[in-house]
Amino acid sequence: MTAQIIDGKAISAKIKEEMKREVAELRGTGIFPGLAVVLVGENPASVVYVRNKGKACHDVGIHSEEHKLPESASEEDLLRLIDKLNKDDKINGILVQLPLPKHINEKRILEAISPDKDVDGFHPYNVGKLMIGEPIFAPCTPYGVMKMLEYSNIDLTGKNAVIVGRSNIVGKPMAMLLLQKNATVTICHSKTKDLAGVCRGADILVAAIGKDRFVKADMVKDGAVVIDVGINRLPDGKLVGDVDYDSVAQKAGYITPVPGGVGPMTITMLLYNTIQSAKKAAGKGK
Ligand code: L34
Repeated sequence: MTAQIIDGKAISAKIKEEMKREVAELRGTGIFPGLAVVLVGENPASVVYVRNKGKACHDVGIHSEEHKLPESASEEDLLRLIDKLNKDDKINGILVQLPLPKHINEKRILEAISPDKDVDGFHPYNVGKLMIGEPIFAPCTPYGVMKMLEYSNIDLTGKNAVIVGRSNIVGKPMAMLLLQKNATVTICHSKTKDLAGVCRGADILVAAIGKDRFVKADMVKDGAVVIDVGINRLPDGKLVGDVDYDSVAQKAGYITPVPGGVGPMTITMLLYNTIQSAKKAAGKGK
């Protein structure tokens, strides 16, 4: 079987067109969604992602601000900025790009963001709400994966979903969202016994490990849906995912490419959350 490609770029473009219309309507009623993205230091990958976020906001008509702090900025500097953004009525969403420099306590920073502006869904309040099935904001990467499955008409009810990776930003929230759609969910990690065997039982396989081309064809069931959350840059500059695309695409039923898969969807759901936040702040949201 040759897998059908789930084109994240195309699905993103479609959702962004819808959002563009909605933002134009909102602006007509005096509601101007606004996002602040905070970048500490100059991690080259982060610089690219933050730039892509600003550009996407611009395309859709969302006000966006980039706040750049030097690598040497202190935790207090960053907390002061967050406090200012929490109080700023023009800002509906605050995103502090991760990873942060080692001398800054990430947990303390994420907890300082007002849960009402936490469009990443990383604040413990939103993490807890997600757990009980009532998220204000679902984390953008797993939320984007759910939208890709939805747009591809993939039914999850009763399916075996296997997630490789247990991070707070992808693996764990991904499990909650899949569970909510009635999948039977397994989370695997580096200590999992017979990882390949568990993966072979997956109808839906989500790779979020952070190791280039880790998932090989012999770990994939014929016809499975394979979602690649990884994004790894090889020494020659080429971007590859956590899935060995060329071999797995021969076996899977559906597959997401890297680039052009989950990455663009992450950004699209960030804009989506920002618009929801603006509507809520204006008393129009859910
Ligand atoms: N706070 N930090 C916070 N929120 C997030 O949601 C993120 N993430 C991850 C890293 N740190 C974060 C992102 O934004 C990963 N991530 C992200 C965003 C965009 C893209 C990839 C990862 C993206 O645009 N990917 C393109 C290729 C970009 C390139 O050329 O390098 C793609 O097509 O996959």
